[in-house]
Amino acid sequence: MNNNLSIVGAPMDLGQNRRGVDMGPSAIRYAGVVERLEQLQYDIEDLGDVEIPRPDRREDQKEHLRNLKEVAEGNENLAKTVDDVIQRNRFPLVIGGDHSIAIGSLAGIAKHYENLGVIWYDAHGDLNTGGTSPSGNIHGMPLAVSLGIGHERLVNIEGYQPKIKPENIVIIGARSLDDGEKELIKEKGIKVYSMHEIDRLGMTQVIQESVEYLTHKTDGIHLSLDLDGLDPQDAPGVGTPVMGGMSYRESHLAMEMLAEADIITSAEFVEVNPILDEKNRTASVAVGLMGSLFGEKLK
Ligand code: 6HN
Ligand code: MN
Ligand code: MN
Ligand code: MN
Repeated sequence: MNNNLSIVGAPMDLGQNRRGVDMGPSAIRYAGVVERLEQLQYDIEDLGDVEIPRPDRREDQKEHLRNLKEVAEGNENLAKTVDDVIQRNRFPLVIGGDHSIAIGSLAGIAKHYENLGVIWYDAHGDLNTGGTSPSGNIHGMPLAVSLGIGHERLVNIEGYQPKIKPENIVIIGARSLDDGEKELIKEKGIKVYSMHEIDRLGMTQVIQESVEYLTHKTDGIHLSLDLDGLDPQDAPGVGTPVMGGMSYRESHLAMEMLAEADIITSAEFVEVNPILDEKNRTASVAVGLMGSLFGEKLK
């Protein structure tokens, strides 16, 4: 693992319509992310928050792509920052913010790899487009956008597309997929471990298989961890909770196994919403998972 970590905050809440997730980066910092990772002997720099534009008027009514312009601009800023972090040979750790920020993270990261792998730890597939989305919320679209599927303003960020290939993706924890997302998964042959497979195989085998599936064909792997992948009992502070998720312990096991495999080259932790949380618990869970991902158990 790269010993030099750069934390980048992305206080984005325009990819969905519940207020408060823009305070996620503050909540995660308050939960002690820097101190936690410094204990593990990393050289940490906290770059603060990238600029997210404020819309003149929030598009609260249903739209196909709510706040498109501002989400695109914020993600352009994030992409540039992340790109710069990698150019300086540092590991980008992005903290959100709603999941639409994966558009910018991946835009800044993927240009440094021929075959970037992605582990998408989430209750959702985030594979909608303006056409298939039931909500119009862009946080339900970043994985599709990164595949080059979606609004041209989003898919072309940083001037290239697609960012990733369908065969380099593993989705873990899915339990709420929209019809259009299911079709895309089938059409593109995307590997998905739903809660059904996690229950049947156990997290150990799911991670072992995911690592095997990705390592031989990728030259870097990005972890995109949506806190709603966890069960809402363990991570209540999220905007789109779905019952029946991965437990706190399964999630720690997953992070520890990824640390052992030493394959993750960039990461983001998203959807922490302190307004919906109980005493900053979800931010603390996020920081704990980062501890495991960065090798707490190994050191
Ligand atoms: N997330 N599939 C739903 C939608 O509106 O497209 C929910 C998306 C949730 C997105 O949690 O990052
Ligand atoms: Mn706000
Ligand atoms: Mn998500
Ligand atoms: Mn989700």
